[in-house]
Amino acid sequence: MTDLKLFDVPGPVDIMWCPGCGNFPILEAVKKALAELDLKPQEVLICSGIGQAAKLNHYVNTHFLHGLHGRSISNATGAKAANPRLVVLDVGGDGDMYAEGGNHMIHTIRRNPDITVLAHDNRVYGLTKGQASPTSPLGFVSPTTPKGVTSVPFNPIAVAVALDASFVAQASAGDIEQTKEIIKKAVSHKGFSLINVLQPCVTFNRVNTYQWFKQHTYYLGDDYDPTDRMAAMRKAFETEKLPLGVIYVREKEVFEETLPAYKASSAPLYERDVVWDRLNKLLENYA
Ligand SMILES: Cc1ncc(C[n+]2csc(CCOP(=O)(O)OP(=O)(O)O)c2C)c(N)n1
Ligand code: SF4
Repeated sequence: MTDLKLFDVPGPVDIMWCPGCGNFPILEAVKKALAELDLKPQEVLICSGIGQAAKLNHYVNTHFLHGLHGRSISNATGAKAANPRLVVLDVGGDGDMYAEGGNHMIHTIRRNPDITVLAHDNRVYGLTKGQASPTSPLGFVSPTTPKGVTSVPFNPIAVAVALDASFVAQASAGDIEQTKEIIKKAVSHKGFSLINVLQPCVTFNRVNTYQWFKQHTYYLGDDYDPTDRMAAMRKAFETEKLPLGVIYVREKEVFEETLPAYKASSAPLYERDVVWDRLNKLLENYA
């Protein structure tokens, strides 16, 4: 039977988020999804960059790698390539993923490693006290935009579908159950998975509250076909009400399997014998 406590960090944990922050339900959804997938903590790695969302992996009982702001998706790609048996997740805010990490996001989608990215989209820079982020709405007043945001918001769903991402979904921190189910689907999907999680920042974003997201979202019905790319693109441009669910799915070859190292054997690199002659020759170049 699934032990739902398996991914709880043992002992007391001092969680650094404000009471009511949308990161709490996302954390709950991640832990439950991993447990319900019958994974073991040692089979999972969660990478992150910098930000409030990027602290999520401190609070899950798995391996974790906390790297540079905006670069976590590349660390996740490298870890998966070194050990394709690992289940690799990557967490971060909209700033981390779409601003500092925007270039990495674009090219990682093209590369298609088998990793799951959770972008906590609270439409603000939480950790650095409320500056506007790439997904802040037009007119959003913040310390960096005292007269309101004038840049058109970044549309992660449209960009991911345009790049033919393997799995694109949107979830809401206001619904732990659906977020958990989407995470399970994304982790089980072979290929790059992006989940844009709509998340309130109760301290610095007084516009996109739990109530606002509830009023401005709807669930995709059973009649929606996520393999239809043009339908997915139309969903990406809906702004009055944002769709929740799996928006686009596309099966394609994953990055790890294209690597010469895995053509003859699928054994992860750490399990292989070191060919000292060749390694020493290589190192001579750097002596
Ligand atoms: C290269 C670089 N630029 C800027 C910063 C400062 N910085 C740290 S966190 C952050 C924003 C975090 O916002 P977001 O990724 O949306 O996450 P949130 O805190 O809202 O969860 C910034 C600008 C940094 N650490 N490194
Ligand atoms: S500042 Fe915002 S994102 Fe950061 S912990 Fe508080 S509510 Fe959450």
